[in-house]
Amino acid sequence: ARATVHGWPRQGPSRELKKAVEGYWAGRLTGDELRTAAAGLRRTAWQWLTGAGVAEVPTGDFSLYDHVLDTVVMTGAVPARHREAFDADPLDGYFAMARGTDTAAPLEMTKWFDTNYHYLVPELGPDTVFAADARGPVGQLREAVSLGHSARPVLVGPVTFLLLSKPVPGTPADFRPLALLDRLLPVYAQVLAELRAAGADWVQLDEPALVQDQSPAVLDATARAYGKLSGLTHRPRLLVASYFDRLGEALPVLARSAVDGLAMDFTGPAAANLEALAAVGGLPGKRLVAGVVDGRNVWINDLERSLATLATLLGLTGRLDVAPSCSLLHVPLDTAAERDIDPQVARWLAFARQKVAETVTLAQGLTGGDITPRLSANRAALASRSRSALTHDPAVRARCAVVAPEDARRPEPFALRSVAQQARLRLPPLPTTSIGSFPQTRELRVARADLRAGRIDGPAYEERIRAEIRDTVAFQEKAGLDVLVHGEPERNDMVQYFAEQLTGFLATRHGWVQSYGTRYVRPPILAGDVSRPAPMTVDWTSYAQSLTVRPVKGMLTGPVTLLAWSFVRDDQPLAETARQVALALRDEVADLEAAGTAVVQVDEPALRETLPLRATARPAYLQWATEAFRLATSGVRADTQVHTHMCYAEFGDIIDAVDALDADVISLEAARSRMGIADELAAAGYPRAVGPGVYDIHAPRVPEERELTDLIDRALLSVPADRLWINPDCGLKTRSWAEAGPALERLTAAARRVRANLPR
Ligand code: THG
Ligand code: ZN
Repeated sequence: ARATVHGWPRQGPSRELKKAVEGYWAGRLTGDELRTAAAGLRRTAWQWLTGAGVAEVPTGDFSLYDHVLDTVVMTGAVPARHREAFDADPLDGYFAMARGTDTAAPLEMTKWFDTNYHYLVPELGPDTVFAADARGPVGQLREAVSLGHSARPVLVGPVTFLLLSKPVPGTPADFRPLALLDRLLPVYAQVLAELRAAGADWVQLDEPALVQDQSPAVLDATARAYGKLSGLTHRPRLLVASYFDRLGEALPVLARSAVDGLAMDFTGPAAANLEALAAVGGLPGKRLVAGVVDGRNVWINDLERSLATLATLLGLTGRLDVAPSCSLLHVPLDTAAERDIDPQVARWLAFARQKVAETVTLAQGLTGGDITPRLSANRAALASRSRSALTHDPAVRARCAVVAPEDARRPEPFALRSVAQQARLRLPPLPTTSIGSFPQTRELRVARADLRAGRIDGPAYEERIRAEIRDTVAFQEKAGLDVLVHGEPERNDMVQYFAEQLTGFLATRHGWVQSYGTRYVRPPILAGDVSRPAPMTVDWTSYAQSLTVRPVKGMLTGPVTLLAWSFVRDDQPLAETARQVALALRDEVADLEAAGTAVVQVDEPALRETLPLRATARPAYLQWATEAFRLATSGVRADTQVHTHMCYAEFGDIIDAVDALDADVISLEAARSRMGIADELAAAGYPRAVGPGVYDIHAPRVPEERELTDLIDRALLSVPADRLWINPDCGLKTRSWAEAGPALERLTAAARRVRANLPR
């Protein structure tokens, strides 16, 4: 058995790739300098991997922006609106597809399965003409080979590529990109032939879409695709890779096909692959690359358990290799860079480099190498984790154990609550509010950096924040908003801010993970039992409330989103972790209420994005996710108004769950879909108040008042006036005051104008 990986973090140890790409955009680097920097990062990564004992390094997984966009280039599927730019300069055309230009919109971006990585969505239509361009994959392979590495090119597979694509606007409603399969396969055939000619022995074709529920038509297409590709005469050996869940009904299709090997995930829900593989009679004569090291979480592997899995797999396949479950793109690079994490806890953690070491150890163990010292160190680290006071806080455990169903239910129905809330808040019809954050100015970021660097002290920083809150409240009063916010100037990030204050979360210093393009996040690590030692937001909210007679909304991030944007523990069910977080938030909500806050908003933008890939797992998820939200929010009096906010996704298929949150008011991203979500909620009989966003904060332009009144009128067609709120569609932190100020003034003016015309 040998060790390999499906893919590797691209950014380099200090996010050198981000700096190089952004430097190129700013004109500080030439295209050649960017290409040289990228080649240097690849060389360093391959050298490290080979040195660590990886027998076959991946190539082609590296990308200047996104690997799905690279596949668009490889297949020639450049959208018509970017064609001219692309033909004039492929590098600038590539970035034009990613970021848009003055005249051409970028490709849409969406989540890569249930990870926190976002890819660019290819656009295909009946007229799409594919043309193979193998320069990217062949170039990277040649580099690796010339440096003396044994390399395996990695491509997005044809079925997944088509399933991830969307129809170009204006195509007939019944057009499916998958219909283009027969036109696409010759492109793959040519790329495979060129890779073979450049020395590829194996090529990996990634088909993660096959771990989702797929129709018989998709399974047929898969059989046809891999029948054709394995029937080619000039080709490398084919390894079809799946990850993030079990293969399910696609397993027999691939097992029966003539491809030379499969890479499969055996972690988490994908552990079901083990039995399924036995049930289909294994993969006799094929290579199996077994993903037994979780490639998307940060915990050390249970090496003995993995060895047992591998021992079972040995009997089911012709040749067994070991790998992380998926590309290591989704984890930070190296725990050694984290000097601030308690060494007792650090030994439970494995980032990309540590995962490679585990993979190599497992491969050595399988081939009779003596790994006993590493096994005993592993056993000791696992034991210290399960015995630790951090992972087992008796007080938290005791509190969770006695949670009763009625703790997660508000006793009064919405109809009663809304009367009590109106008596307390006395809001006009079509009340106006914002989503919570106001522009994060350069001065605020400088103040935070100054505080970290010790250039200013805590009191000076706090005065700086208070000054910002004063300005923000004064602006909102002047603009005529009805429910105000403090503006969140003290928050760097809506997850990090809470993670820093809750017991059980760890922060990393260098744990960057690519979110999209050149943008990275540093997800906190939810390592232990969660509790809230002290109020987190009450002082800032109360300060803002002391400045105005209008209600100031308390602003919290919800339990599901705190989990979704962190690395979560793998030693207990997610539902249990969510319950702990929910109880900590419940305390914060209670403290806000006790301090006089009449409106509390608990944001759950990630509710939809954490939905399990397989439909069978969804009801259980939605059950605990909505319960966690209600547990956090249902401890309040009838006259305290609970808001929530969602964005980044289509909510049409989880309306029942949105309903189950029982929030008094929900604000949603809607401006770009012309109120489509308001219609969907109304059609589903959604009974509570809704604020479909009328101002698209993602666009730099300030809408005309007329556009806003149009959208409000449009929303009134589906939501009755006594349940409609007027708000932007997301937080304003990425906008400037020059944009957000006038936009909000027009928003309140539009609300007043529509109000004046409401029937009495
Ligand atoms: N917070 C967290 N996770 C998230 C989001 C968030 N995941 C989903 C979505 N929002 C991702 N969107 C972004 C948007 C901007 C950036 C990253 C992810 C970004 N990052 C800075 C960069 O790379 O330059 C670094 C930010 C920093 O210094 O902390 O701009 O809102 N947790
Ligand atoms: Zn939002």
